Amino acid sequence: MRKRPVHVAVVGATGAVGEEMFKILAQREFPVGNLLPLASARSAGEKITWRGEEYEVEELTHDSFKNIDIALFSAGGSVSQEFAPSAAKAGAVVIDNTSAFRMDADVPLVVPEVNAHAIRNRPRGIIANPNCSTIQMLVALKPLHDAARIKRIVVSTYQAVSGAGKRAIEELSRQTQDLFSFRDVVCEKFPRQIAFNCIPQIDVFIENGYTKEEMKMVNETKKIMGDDSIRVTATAVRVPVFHAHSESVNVEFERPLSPDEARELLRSAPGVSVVDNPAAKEYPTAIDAAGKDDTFVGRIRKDESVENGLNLWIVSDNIRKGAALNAVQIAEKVLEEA
Ligand code: NAP
Ligand code: 3JM
Repeated sequence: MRKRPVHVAVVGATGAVGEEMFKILAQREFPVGNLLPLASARSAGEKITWRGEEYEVEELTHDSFKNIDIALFSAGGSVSQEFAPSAAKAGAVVIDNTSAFRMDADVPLVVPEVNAHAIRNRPRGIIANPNCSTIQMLVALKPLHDAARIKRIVVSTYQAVSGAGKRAIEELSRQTQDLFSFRDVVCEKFPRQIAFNCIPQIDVFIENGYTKEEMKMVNETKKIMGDDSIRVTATAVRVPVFHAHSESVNVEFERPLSPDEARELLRSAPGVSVVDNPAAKEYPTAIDAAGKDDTFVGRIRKDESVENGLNLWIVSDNIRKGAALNAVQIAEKVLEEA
């Protein structure tokens, strides 16, 4: 595949993730041959400009994938369920950003910094991209797990509205303006007012009282780390931030790991930047991480309530490393092996 340009389809081309996908393909000089933007009938015919050339958005159909080498899907789980098998059947390697196939045993779930090796075994021609909150947490925790073995993770997330798509970004803007103009607030994308609020619900509730988003972090972590013994509990919260998710992560290890040792390991970890000098008010925030590729880690300190515990604050751009960048990095690994 590496010998010639790669023909790439982007499903969900007009969405928040799809648009970032185009930026990252250009920034990383991915060897794109033909580029095919796909979306629903609603935006078919729209034009997008990529690297100075105009491309027309086409309506996604089962026949969209002739001569496509790589199909990047980010148009929702039901779209992937219906159309990803057609793309794979036509010979494309599917890299799917939705939760549709993540937990299927015959679909690898990949964060390149953590388990790039898993990419090779893809009997269905589909590789799944994990949930944004899982990706950034594991980029930071993998080197610590290798050094001291994680027993248990307690995570609370502070997730940006961009994770819920373009209309969600608009909803935070509109509600903020409405409140300052003494107009009533209208909630469409979010279950409650998001402006000046925090909502402890992302995705839907399931029988155990957790949300699906929370259980994605629990289940995906075990699969990606290849270790079912890691215990994980999560609370996922939407906050009125446009870009980048923040996470408060409490980790308990088998063996002792000091904050200094953790900082040292993280300083040389791929995809990680340590920003941790509280005396100088240096710690990562969502504003700093927005538009960047790295996962930023700070506030590294001992959990004094258990034997081998650490607390960390982990921040990353959810649309870049959490979605489009991770998918393009997977595509790069696919090309490397070809
Ligand atoms: P978005 O801004 O709402 O965009 C949705 C995209 O999907 C648009 O391009 C839309 O096209 C397209 N689409 C919707 N229904 C379609 C259909 N029936 N056929 C073809 N295209 C269709 O959402 P987003 O933030 O980009 O997210 C898209 C999806 O990516 C999410 O639903 C989620 O599954 C996944 N995602 C994953 C992560 C992650 O953590 N890995 C993060 C964010 C999102 P139109 O313009 O035609 O409506
Ligand atoms: C992030 O409509 C849908 O199926 C998409 C819901 C969604 C997901 C998902 O479950 O695929 C929105 C935002 C995700 C995700 O990454 O899990």
